[in-house]
Amino acid sequence: MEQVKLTIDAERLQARLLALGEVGALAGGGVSRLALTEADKQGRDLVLSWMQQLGLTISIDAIGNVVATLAGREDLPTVMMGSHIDTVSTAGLYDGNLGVLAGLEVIETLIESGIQPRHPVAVAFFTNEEGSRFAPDMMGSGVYTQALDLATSLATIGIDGKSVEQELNAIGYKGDAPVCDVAKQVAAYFELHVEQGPVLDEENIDIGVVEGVQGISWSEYTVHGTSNHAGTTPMNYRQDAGLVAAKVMTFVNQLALSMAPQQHATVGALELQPNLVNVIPNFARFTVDLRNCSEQKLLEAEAELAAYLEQLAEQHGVSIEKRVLARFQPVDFNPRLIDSIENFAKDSGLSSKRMFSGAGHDAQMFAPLCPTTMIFVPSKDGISHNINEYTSPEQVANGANVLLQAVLNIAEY
Ligand code: HGY
Ligand code: MN
Ligand code: MN
Ligand code: MN
Repeated sequence: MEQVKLTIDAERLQARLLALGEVGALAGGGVSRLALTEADKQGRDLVLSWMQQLGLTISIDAIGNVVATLAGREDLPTVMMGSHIDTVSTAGLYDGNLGVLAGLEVIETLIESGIQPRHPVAVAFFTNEEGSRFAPDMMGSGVYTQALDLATSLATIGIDGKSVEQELNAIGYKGDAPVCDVAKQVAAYFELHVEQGPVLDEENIDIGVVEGVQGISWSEYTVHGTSNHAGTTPMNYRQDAGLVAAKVMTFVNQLALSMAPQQHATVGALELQPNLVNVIPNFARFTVDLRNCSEQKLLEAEAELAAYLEQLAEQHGVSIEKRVLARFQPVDFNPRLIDSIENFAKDSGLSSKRMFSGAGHDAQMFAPLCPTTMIFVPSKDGISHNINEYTSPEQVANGANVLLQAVLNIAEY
């Protein structure tokens, strides 16, 4: 795989990661830049200024996806790098941000080296990848790849009662770039990301060669029971919405353990009303996040949960409403690109391991449409969606250098 041996400027990349991490910085450490908040706007403005300083052509679409492009020597489909800069509310410096800033660094290195590739090369950040404020996750990349409907996404109401469109206008990022026909206009899509799990760190491996992303099923359940006196109501006379929620929490945990190690299940959000010590809850709202790299198994898990909820409704005399928040099938990445990541890691003397992604990523929206793959670098102790998320500057540089080689390999093809 001989090609010109360029290396990125590791200090510059590290400085940008730290600078972006100042935006939405939390008092006790960590970052919170929930999608379309003022903090997200400030993060966007900062990254956009870096893109503009490089003289890249900027396009902003109707849901606020930002794509910055370095023109190629020829008018060919674009080689794209991307990820997200919105974060969960207990974030670190790297989830999403690394992929965007490493992509910017790759382009800056090409410009500095006087290399104008045959294909245009772009770096993008997509709106609302996390989905914590507005479900589903990967909303921006879903609209960009037309997997999600624009109007429905813009009308989505978030956990704080605001709509995507309202908040997009409020931060001034509702653009008018034409819809991209990804299958025609994108030659390949690469995403560098922290693993967010323990495998690379535990096994002391430099590069994760990602073969695909598991399927995701997010649902919200609302249980209506009857509030009643905690002291006078006999146990068998209760329509206890809180008890139903608690039983589902343990059920999905047991279900995942029974389908281990592939199945994951999480009840991440839970609200009880009236939420008082001496009142039987008449209302419970909670979310269930199910994941599996097998679509068949994910469907099985969803069916088992649905049957159990029916049984609970009957048993406890409650009504249970379900709202689907997100549903993405597992995807496999492009074998040729996967091999190239493995080869470039080896050429750079880096150890690597093939693996599936536990977390959802923008890349899974591109995989059905164009050659797509991801590169992982280790997360210390496997921690992410946590203010202590950490990847060393050297590991960051390793990932960015493999990204540079892999992108150049396609962009010069
Ligand atoms: O939920 C996820 O996997 C991603 O971080 N949005
Ligand atoms: Mn991410
Ligand atoms: Mn995330
Ligand atoms: Mn992601």
